[in-house]
Amino acid sequence: MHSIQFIPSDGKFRLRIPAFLTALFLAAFFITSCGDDTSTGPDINDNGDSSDEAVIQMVGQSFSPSNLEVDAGTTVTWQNSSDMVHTVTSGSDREHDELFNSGDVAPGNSYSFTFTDTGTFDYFCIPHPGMAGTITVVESD
Ligand SMILES: [Cu+2]
Repeated sequence: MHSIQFIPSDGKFRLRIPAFLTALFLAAFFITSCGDDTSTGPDINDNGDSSDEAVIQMVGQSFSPSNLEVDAGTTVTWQNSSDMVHTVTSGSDREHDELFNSGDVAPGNSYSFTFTDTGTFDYFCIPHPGMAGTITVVESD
C-alpha cells in the first residue's frame, strides 16, 4: 500500500502562487499598518513629529485617497493593492515634470517619496488615463 501523493496539476499550481503571494503581501501590509494608528485617510498629519508617513492605496485604476494633505517631511507610500501594474509619476495633464517617477509598480509592491518642500504636487499613472492624484504639502507645526 503506497501513501497517497498529491501532485497538483502544473497549471493550477502555478496559478495559485501569485494569488497566495498577493494575499501574503496584503496581510503583511494590513498587519503592519494596524500598529500605526493613522496611516490612511486625509487626517494623517495630526501628530507633530518629524517622521510622518502616509499611505495611498492603488485600487483598481485609482489612487485612494486621490487628494492628500501632509506636513513637509512626510514620506508618502503608494501601495499597489490592485491586480495591475501602475506608476506614480509627478506632473499634471499627463506630462511628467521630473520630480519623481516610480516606474512600474507591480501588484503587491509599493513606492515611497518624501516630500520636503511645501506646495501642491500633482501626479498620475502612465498606463491609465484618468488615474491621478494630488499631494498638498504644508509647513509642519
Ligand atoms: Cu494605473
